[in-house]
Amino acid sequence: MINNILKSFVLVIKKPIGFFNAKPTMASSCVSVVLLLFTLLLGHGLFQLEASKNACRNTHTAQPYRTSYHFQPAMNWMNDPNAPMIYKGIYHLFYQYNPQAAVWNASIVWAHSTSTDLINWTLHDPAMYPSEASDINGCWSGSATILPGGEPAILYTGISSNNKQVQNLAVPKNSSDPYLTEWVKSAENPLMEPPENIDPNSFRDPATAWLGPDGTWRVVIGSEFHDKGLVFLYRSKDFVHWSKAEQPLHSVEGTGMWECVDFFPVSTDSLTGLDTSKFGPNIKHVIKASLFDTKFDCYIIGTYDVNTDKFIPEEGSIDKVTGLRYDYGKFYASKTFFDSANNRRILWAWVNESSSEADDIKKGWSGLQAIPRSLWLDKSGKQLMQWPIVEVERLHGHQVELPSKLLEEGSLLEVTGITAAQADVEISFAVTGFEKAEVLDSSLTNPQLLCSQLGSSVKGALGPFGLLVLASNDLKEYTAVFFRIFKDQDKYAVLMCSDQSRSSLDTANDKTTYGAFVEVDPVHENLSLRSLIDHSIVESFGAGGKACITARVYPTLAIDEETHLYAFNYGTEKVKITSLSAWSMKEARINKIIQQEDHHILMDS
Ligand code: DQQ
Repeated sequence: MINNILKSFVLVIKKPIGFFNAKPTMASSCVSVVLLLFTLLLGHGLFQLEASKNACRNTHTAQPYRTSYHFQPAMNWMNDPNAPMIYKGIYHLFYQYNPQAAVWNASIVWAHSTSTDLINWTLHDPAMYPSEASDINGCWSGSATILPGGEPAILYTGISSNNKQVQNLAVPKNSSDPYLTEWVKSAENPLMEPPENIDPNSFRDPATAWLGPDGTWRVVIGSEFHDKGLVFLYRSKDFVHWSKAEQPLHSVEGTGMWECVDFFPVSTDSLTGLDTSKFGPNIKHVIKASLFDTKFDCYIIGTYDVNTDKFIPEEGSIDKVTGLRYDYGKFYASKTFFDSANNRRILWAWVNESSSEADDIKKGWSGLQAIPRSLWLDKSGKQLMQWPIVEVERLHGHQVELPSKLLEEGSLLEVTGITAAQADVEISFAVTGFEKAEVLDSSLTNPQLLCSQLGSSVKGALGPFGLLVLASNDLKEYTAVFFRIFKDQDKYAVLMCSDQSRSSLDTANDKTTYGAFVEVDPVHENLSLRSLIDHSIVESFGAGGKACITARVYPTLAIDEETHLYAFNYGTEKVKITSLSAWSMKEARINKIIQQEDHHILMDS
């Protein structure tokens, strides 16, 4: 297959200019120091960033918000994850990157890092940058498909010389190189142009393609028509020549542009992930759309018939307010891939800043990737579950465990003995006193609004109880991640909130409170909460991954060793902590590379 496709390639992607030499925007930052060192050593064919990054953490006052185990470039702007895949045992992450500044720029490039464990990452030169008429104004998002011979192919959106969004193909120049450092763009590009009547600025982000039993490839591309969000379906016999199906695979009125669409199968009877080209019994399919208007990653579960190419959605709808979301905080432009080495489906997403653009320019960088999550269908079949990949536990350092403990009304319990600014914490609560639960106001069913109105300080009966993370000693600053339980007709509604309103004394940041209902029965199950805390990001997982909320915060007092962690209960009813484990997290090696004279890249994990 790959040979046939390769026949049509003549354009070799050239080395980019200025990727590492881009002018730092904040001369005094430790990031700038790192880059200077990097540039100097690069001239000698050998560079090793580890020492300088450690120095960066120690002299954190200039950069208190850089993370220690989340994926981020050394500097500048990053947004969507692109084409995540595993190839010859190496994980690849490409990402939208602006080599020039800490702000987005349309002529964005595909930066590239690889890993053996999805935690420690080695930086490579960008894989693609604008170079041809079909992408001269930008190499935008796209996905990888593993072809039948095992080689990958990338479909991505190019912004063409006439400023249209078109779909292009690239394949590795040398598929025996597990690091896939060089990519060749197809001479046939563009392979797909905006359909008639579609705004040429609203046709982008091809997903991973799938191969039907009829030997035909299918792929979906996000679009919009008069505020109706939709996914176009295209078919191809050879991965090069594509034709649009008459009907979109799915569309929903009033949802606006669908970016970074994803389409994949999930198993109804096991937690293992499935290859994107898997069909048959005990399989449902998921369509995910990143809603441009709200910046929500919404999904719908349904059944897909590969013979008729019909997707029939089940309960609910992709929707700006009520749609199911991967994450109810900051988590956008996500993409999944099938990790064939471990039979799991892994989810990546961009987590942007909550600071102002001016602050991003000052600090010299913007954007993180969430910790990769395993994703599977809940046993109810009605929603997806997510959990940080198990490899993140390799970063666990010192652990503290608290014995079971009753939290009386108004109590605050400090968890000491770990690095609270860089931690993983799991807590579980048993709740009683359900007869005291407040009744859910039927006019107030938007969980985010409910969380913002009540925050963490309004006392309820069952809750708020949970964690205060990235908290200062005097509690002038904290981010509260917690539950409240309400009586809702003949059952109980569990609300999970992440309240950033007190996260920083700096008033310039976006401190929106986030919320979600968690589909769990608190009468018969303990309520668990896990938070991954990493200086300026808090990723929280309620009830084993039924509801996830990611927040960005910028404390001014709760920095590094001045940071505290508490469990709390401000409800009138007692709750019992049934288990609490917390770990200091070690620093991951992210985007540091060791390069030898022969320019052979060594993995430094
Ligand atoms: N980001 C890319 C687009 C995509 C958007 C451009 C989503 O391809 O639609 O950087 O964040």
